[in-house]
Amino acid sequence: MIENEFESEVKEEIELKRPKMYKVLLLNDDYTSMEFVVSTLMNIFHKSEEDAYTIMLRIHNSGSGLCGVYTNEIAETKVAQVLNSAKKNKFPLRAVMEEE
Ligand code: TYC
Repeated sequence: MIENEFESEVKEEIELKRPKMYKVLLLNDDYTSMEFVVSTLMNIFHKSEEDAYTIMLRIHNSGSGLCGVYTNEIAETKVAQVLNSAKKNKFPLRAVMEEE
């Protein structure tokens, strides 16, 4: 049907303009210091000290926590930055990304 074809073309155009978004989460572990996680949240995810502390505690208590939502490339970069910084500082901190 003409109307439906038109609608689906319009829908396709709208979907092309909205990229998939990805959550970046930090995972808890027993060895990374709380201070390092707070610094990571401030430096890489641009959180205030207060927000960073709240998010760190949530991760510590529940296993993981949302740090931000980004396009694929930015999310991949954030994950890589966390892993590089953790490795450099000899902490096993892990970050993962999940499609929203
Ligand atoms: N559980 C860690 C500790 O007790 C702190 C921590 C919090 C580690 C968040 C990782 O993503 C993390 N030192």
